[in-house]
Amino acid sequence: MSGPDHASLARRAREVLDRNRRGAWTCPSGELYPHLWLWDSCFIAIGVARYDAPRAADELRALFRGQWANGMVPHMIFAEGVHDVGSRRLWQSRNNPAAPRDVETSCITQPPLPAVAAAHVARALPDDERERFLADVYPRLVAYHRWLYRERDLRGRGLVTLIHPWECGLDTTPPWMDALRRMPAPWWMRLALGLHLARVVRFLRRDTRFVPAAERPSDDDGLRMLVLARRAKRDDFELRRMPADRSLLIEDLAFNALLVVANRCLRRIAEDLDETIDPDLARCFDATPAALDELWDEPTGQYYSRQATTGDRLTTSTVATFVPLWAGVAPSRVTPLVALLRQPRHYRPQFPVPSVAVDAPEFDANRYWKGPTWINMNWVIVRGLRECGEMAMADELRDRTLDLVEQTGCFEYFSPISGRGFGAEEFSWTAALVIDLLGDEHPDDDVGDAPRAR
Ligand code: 2M8
Repeated sequence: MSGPDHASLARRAREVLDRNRRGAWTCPSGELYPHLWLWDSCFIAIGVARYDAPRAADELRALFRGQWANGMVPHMIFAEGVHDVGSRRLWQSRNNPAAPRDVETSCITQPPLPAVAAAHVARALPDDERERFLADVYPRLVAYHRWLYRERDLRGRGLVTLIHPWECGLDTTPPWMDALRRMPAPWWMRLALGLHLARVVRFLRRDTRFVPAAERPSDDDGLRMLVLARRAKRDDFELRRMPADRSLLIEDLAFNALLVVANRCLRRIAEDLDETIDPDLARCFDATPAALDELWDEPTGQYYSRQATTGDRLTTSTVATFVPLWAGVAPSRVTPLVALLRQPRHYRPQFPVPSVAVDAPEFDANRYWKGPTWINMNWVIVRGLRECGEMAMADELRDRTLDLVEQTGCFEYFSPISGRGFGAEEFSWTAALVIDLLGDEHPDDDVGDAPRAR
């Protein structure tokens, strides 16, 4: 790998990002995802920072156009002039006084990567611009992290609760879908599911117009997620108002592990600006790593998300189990996880890393978050392996990831068995993270997302 071929890979990846560019920001895919998505824009900024730091800074500024007055950063900002009535009607953000007036947004969030992306972008900017950029985004980042703890960690436990699978980013991941299936459903939904009428939802869906239904969320999962969002809307998407019996409230593993990394980045940004994180927020930051450890399950040697109300662990293994490696965890956690990553029948098939272990009953090689390999997860795991000193394994995964995209293209996701590409063909975060991995030859570069030397 890392040969001359990769020069052409970098060029193709930049072309994808150029085609998906919409002025100041970049959509995940022109046809399938024409709007702005939170964590997509963060990954995009990280990759673009490698060759055009001012554009990457604009990407994050564009993301913050959607920030609500209460600090929430929404998972989507709708693009002007794109016909997507179904999705906009679901949210109707302007009915909420905290939502911005000049853009329409969703009313939920997504993995909290803005501080991580800001750290990457800042590293790439020239000195004078860096300070201006950080001074711009710092108050917004603080407001977002404050919102996460104030509105989503109601009992002050150190873990943020998510109210919808779309917030976790791994939308149809089995633990969330199993929990969703177990929820009491309204009579009409039970009827629709029983009579297999959920297919009707397909007429409202954008994705199946562009991609075969077999590669996308099933109609039943789609209907359940839609109904859950409509229920949350009755409570204005406010966790403190949501009744436990008709809500799905989960302390999500990947989200909270990424929050640890993001808090670390925000602390570093504050230091660079000579700012102080206020003691209340700093206490929240300090609580999260220990709380994350409560998600560890000793008998299986893995991490899992858990139900916020009952404390029950959602014990289906997914790729999320590896995200805490990046958060920095004890060696007793690292050893079993690294072993798991090495086993062909679990997480090391021909084209790693599958989003669900290949030997799990839920595994489906071609369907969305139920098994395929996603480049953003590989990127996170590469960083995690470096974080815990597994340099050779990190390099190997980085190389395999680059080879996969080199051979197949910048697809949205890939079969871990055949390497075939699925979903959107020109997917922005695949392109951006490939560029970052190609530039990642100096892993000791101090972005601020790794803890200071211990
Ligand atoms: C997918 O999610 C959206 C809903 O937010 C969708 O299915 O339409 C997920 O893969 C999510 O993680 C991603 O941010 C989004 C855009 O790429 O697509």
